[in-house]
Amino acid sequence: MTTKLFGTPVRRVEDQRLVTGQGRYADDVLVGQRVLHAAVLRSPHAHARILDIDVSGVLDVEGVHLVWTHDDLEGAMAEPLPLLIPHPALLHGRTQHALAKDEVNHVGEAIAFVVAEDRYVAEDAVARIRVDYALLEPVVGIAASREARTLVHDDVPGNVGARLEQENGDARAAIAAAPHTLSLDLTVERSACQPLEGRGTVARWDPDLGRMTVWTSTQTATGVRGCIAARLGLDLGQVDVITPDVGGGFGVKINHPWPEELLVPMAARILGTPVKFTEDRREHFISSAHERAQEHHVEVGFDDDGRVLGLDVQFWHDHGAYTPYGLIVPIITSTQLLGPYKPQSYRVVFESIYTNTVMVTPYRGAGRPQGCFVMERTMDAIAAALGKDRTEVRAANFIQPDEFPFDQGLVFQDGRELEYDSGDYPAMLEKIKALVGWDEFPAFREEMAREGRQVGLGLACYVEGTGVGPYEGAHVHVETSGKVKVSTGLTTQGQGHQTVFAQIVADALGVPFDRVEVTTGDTRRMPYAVGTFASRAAVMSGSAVHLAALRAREKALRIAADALEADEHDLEIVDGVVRVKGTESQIDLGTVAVLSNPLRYAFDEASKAATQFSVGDPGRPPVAEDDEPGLEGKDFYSPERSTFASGMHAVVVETDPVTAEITILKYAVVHDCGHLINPLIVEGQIHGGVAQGVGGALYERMVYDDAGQLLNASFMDFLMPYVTEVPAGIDIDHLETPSPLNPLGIKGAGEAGVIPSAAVFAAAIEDAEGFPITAMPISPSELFHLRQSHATE
Ligand code: MCN
Repeated sequence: MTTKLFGTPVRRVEDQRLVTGQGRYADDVLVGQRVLHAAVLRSPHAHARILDIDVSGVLDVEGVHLVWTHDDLEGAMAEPLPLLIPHPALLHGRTQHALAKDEVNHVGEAIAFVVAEDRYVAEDAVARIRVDYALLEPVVGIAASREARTLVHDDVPGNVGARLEQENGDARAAIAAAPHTLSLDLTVERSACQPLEGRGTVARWDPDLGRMTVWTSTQTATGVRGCIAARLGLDLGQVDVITPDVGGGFGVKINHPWPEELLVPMAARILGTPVKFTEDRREHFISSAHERAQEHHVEVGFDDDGRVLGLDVQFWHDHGAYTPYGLIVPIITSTQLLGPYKPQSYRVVFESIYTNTVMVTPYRGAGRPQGCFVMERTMDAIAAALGKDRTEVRAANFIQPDEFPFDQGLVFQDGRELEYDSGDYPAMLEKIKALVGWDEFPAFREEMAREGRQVGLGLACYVEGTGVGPYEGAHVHVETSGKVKVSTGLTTQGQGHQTVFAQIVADALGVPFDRVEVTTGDTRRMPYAVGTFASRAAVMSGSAVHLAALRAREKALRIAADALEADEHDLEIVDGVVRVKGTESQIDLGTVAVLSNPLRYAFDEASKAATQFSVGDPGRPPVAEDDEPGLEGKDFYSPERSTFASGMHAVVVETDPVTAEITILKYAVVHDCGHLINPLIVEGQIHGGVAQGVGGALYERMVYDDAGQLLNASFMDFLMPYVTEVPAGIDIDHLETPSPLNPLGIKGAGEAGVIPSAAVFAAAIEDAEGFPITAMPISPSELFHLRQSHATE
């Protein structure tokens, strides 16, 4: 029997291969073949004009094939890289050149590109390049940028790339008239994701076919393909982009093209030999992308119950040196910080400002962790001001289940009104309270205090717009062997897509799970696609593979009905066999696939093997005149709008009264991503997100000095949590409010674990210590110093 797999914890088919070292990443491609290696000269200065670059002698190094600076690039290759998501408010968008032209704007910016026999030679050659710089004063940090004594880009006044204001009601007037008001200044520091595999690209040019094949560690194969074709003057059809296994993306590989993704194929074409670039960890720190750095000023007016009457949030987003992703991160903060709440009036205004630091692209959560920090700190501050329970104040502000769809009165990046589709926040609050033991906590605190131990409890709530469009497609093909090949164009970085999409297809088509094979991120198989980010794969490709499988199923039933001389409605597909319900009459899907080719429509069971590949008797015409040959289905899914997942996290921490060490005693999550395709995978995503969030809240930050040097650009100095710092057991409970926007009722889950981390830890530490926590991350030494300053107040 084919059982329903949707909603069941099927084990990931990917893992055996990945955990036994059989993963094949960009650096593993073409191993054993002759491949040349690239290395990049990167700026040692945060801000400087390039007066001269001397590459003489580089080509004399034995084994060096090529050295390029900006002057060697022509046409589109010499232009700034694309600004991928423009916005009308981004008046001064700036992107880097593939190789710096005249000026460098952060330490790590690419200046020259060398290709040699191996990486060692390439790096030796890079060391021979001499650059004459005129140093400029670097702009580091939000305060310095706002002061604008120096400009990052000469033609961007005040270092302000954009200013955007949105308002729903008259928040200023509401605050002025409110019975209670308070204000807060809240900071989230700069950080970055650290996928195990850095960026990597390999390219091979086939002069006979006039075809470029590029393997790259990306979150968007089609995006990279489009850029390579456009910049190298090739037709799209001449470029194939294949994503091998990708050892984590977390947002940084959404950016495209990275300079190396253009330079490597260009070099491969000119040299006629495959070329490879593999980023090292220091390069990842200084030349990929960061995020998170924002400073916020909040003013809020509220009534005696804690209901927010007016909320006014101003914030400054440190965009680093360039804006390839436009305003997407601060726009997400500004439009999703309201979370599950409905303030009566609301104004948010942000400035996106330039600094001489690594540029910003979205990092898992993409502006939501900052927004959640702002809103949840505000809720806690209101509760403290009124002396109320923190859950009571939240409950007083929740959007109610009967208010969906709920329009927040804000406009998202795409110009559409932000509308939440479904959710049940009051029910979720009850679940998280039960899961973490909210009501029992005071007794626990007392018990711990008797032992001289200090504990605190925190709660944070969030929503996440997931499954953003515009579209994703899928192709489902039943082989004559009965195997089912599924392709969808978005890429995969470890989320378990092969498993979940196979679950969906197995259900829709009625085939055994292990007969389904899923390919992602290969433009040869699916040239039209968007990519994996914004927790969109489940909603977008999940829906597309479902629709495509249904098309294949319809076709299978049509053909089988004719072959079995039965009515389509009397047929069912079970375990890969189409049968007439309640009879012995049946035909397997592989045979239906054979029949789907009109050439051998007159199918003879006995001679199947012999006739399968011969041009036999054309027999009868196809079942439906307009049917194309082949048992396959293709479809695209394009949503009306994003669907809103939601969640609540609670944590109990212990803070050491002497060392200020912060220990996690309990971590609880209630999550709503609509119908779960695979609870095991969703919980894995939540675990991973929480681990990343623990890092972001307690350990990870980018430390720049005033000269714009990143002081902790290695894993020796950039602290990531070990397994010992991540809660061993996370209590997870689900709520399933299905999305009405897609056929399977799914919402996304991939970023959920990380969104409330800063907020929930700040709340718990504050609860333990009794003084406000307004900046994250927080280390034991910072907590120690905060204690001292509050003790002397
Ligand atoms: N899922 C499910 N049921 C749902 C929703 C999701 O079973 N109702 C499953 C999906 O089928 C998928 C996984 O959960 O296998 C995550 O789904 P989704 O929320 O659609 O997110 P994406 O697949 O689009 O992944 C992107 C998301 C993002 S934005 C970042 S950043 C991130 C993340 O995924 N980067 C990751 N998780 C990551 N996990 C790994 N291992 N590596 C990364 O780089």
